[in-house]
Amino acid sequence: MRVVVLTGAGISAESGVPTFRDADGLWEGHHVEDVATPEAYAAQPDVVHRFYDARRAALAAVEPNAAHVALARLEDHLGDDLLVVTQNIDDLHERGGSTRVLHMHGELRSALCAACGARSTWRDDLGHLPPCPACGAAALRPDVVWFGEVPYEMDRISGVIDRADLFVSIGTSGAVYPAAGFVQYAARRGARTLELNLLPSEGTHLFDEARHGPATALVPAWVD
Ligand code: BV8
Ligand code: ZN
Repeated sequence: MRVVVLTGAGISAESGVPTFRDADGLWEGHHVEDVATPEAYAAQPDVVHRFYDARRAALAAVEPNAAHVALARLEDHLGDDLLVVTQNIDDLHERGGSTRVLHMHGELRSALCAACGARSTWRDDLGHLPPCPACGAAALRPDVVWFGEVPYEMDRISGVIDRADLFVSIGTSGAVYPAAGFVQYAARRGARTLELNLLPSEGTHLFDEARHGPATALVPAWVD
């Protein structure tokens, strides 16, 4: 059985990581969509860096929850027949034990060099932006896919969904594309589709089955 699991902010909510749209979607008075853009970074790099520095610092204080750990147990059973495609930029899937994780929107702990494209580990303790370890340019930015930028590894994602028998969406509102369109793509290719979410998402009607409740209850019950 080949399984693709798409996760969003809702799977990390019970770990204490705020979601984007459950509160009022504001951060320091900004709409996330207004901060997570290349235009915002060009205009106010310090505001955008502060946005990600705050979220990176918050990561140190949270732990993976039972939903992350259940997906790692599922990987123990399925091995290469499971891929977790996450929209999240936190590292809770990895800290929960998953190794087959694809961060389609990038990662908080990664830095991207806008000059040479090299990736490196973000160094919070430096307190300032270090030069790129590969080319030395003062051009490091958060390695995060902003609105208007192309998500990572779309070809690989399409390929695994093409071959999937089951597509499961966990903790996402179905508000952001192209991730929100994956369920239709999976269904067209004959996969069964399941939504596990606190509340019906914008795309809940597109799923063969939808179960609603907290991820820490729904995901272990589904996995085990
Ligand atoms: C692209 C990184 C071209 C940054 C993020 C008009 C129409 C359609 C599309 C567009 C449009 N205008 C613009 C677009 C495109 C745009 C888009 O979709 N905009 C939206 C706002 C309409 N998309 C893009 O720009 C993307 N790029 O389109 O490029 C392209 C396309 C295809 C192929 C090639 C090229 C890039 C989008 C990426 C933006 N970056 N994140 C950062 O994190 O700072 S998106 C951001 O939203 C996060 O990644 C987040 O994961 C994502 C989606 O949000 P969710 O994860 O779903 O979180 P949310 O708060 O919304 O929902 C939480 C859910 O959990 C809720 O349903 C809730 O009920 C549930 N929940 C809560 N608690 C629990 C729970 N569930 C279970 N248990 C709980 N305890
Ligand atoms: Zn560089």
